Amino acid sequence: FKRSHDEPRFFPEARPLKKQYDVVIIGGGGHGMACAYYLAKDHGITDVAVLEQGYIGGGNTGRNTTIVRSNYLTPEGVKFYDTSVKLFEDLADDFDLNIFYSTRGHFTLAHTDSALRTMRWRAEVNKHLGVASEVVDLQTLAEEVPYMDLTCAGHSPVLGALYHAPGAVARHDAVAWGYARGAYNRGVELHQKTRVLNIRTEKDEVCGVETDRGFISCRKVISMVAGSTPRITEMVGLSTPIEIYPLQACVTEPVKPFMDTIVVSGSLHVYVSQSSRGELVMGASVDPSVLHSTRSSFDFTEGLADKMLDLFPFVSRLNVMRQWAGMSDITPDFAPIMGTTPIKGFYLDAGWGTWGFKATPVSGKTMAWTLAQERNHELIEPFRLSRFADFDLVGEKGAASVGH
Ligand code: PYC
Repeated sequence: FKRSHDEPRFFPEARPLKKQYDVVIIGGGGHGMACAYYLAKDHGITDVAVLEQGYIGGGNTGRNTTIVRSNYLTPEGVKFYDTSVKLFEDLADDFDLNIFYSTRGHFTLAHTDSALRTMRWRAEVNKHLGVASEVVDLQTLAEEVPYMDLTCAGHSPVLGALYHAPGAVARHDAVAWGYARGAYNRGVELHQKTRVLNIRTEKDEVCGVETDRGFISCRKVISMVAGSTPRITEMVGLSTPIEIYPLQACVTEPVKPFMDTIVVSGSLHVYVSQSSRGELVMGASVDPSVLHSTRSSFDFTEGLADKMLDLFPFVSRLNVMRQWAGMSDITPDFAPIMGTTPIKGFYLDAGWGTWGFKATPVSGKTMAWTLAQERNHELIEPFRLSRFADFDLVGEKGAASVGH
């Protein structure tokens, strides 16, 4: 096949798979691409193959609701995600690509006194670390989100909210594509439709990866596969406390811009923002049972519509255009699992639950550093796998956008 025009392709054609690389990255989503990019850009490591079983950004990267924020509950979480927000803010310039990064402000609604208490707690931790978050009252909410029914149709009235000014949305595909192009232009190889079948180890040390396109010899492998994590960790006999739950989302037909903030209700299990295309992008909590599947259900749309209509009655006239699901790899403390593992040369970037997109730049940057230095970057040391054995958890459940 020959293209009939001469303009450069966004990603030049795939090359044959070599028999050996310094580093193999499993997973061509945002995290994998970001890691490849920073390995090349920050550390000069370019003998890298990114292996993706589907297509670039076709997993959870293309399935999330694109929210970026750093209003976490633990100091470890806040520092980590704040670094990510700062990296996000410069990405379009770094890539020379519009990632539609749009700082909107992010409201997390409180419908109970206990939720309001958690908002105050988060606001204080955030402010202490220089992150803009504050608790706002009903009058401010009425002024800032005038189209929201603060009585919540009388079911669960809003009492106040945590306001996080840096909260943003971005075009998720563009983030993955920008990282991928930047990595590719620096010499990294991207291999789509390449499935990892096994990871070979000798005496608890990585020696290669078996794929459906042949064996690759390598000394360093990093798994950045989100919802497929257990399939990969099993290959090296590594046990993690991760459980997989589907997370569903949907968009309405596009309407004129009216919603210039992000609104989240952890109690109602709903979050919504308006995309640059005018669609309302909405999601709920994870599905109720463990399931390795990306099937989407009517139950989800029905439940979500019920809650959305309490807050925004006028959306009853909008049609849902698309719905889909991703697979969330959830940890017991709602913080990720990152860094070195007991298997020499095997690195893990997992446990992203429902908050992986916002970590894309910082996870790529810190995992690249960790691979290059062969020890955990200080920002990810709290997220090491051994914390579960050491009873040193990073309890982040109170900052997850919706209940689980
Ligand atoms: O953590 O901001 C979040 C989020 C939004 C949707 C799902 N998780």
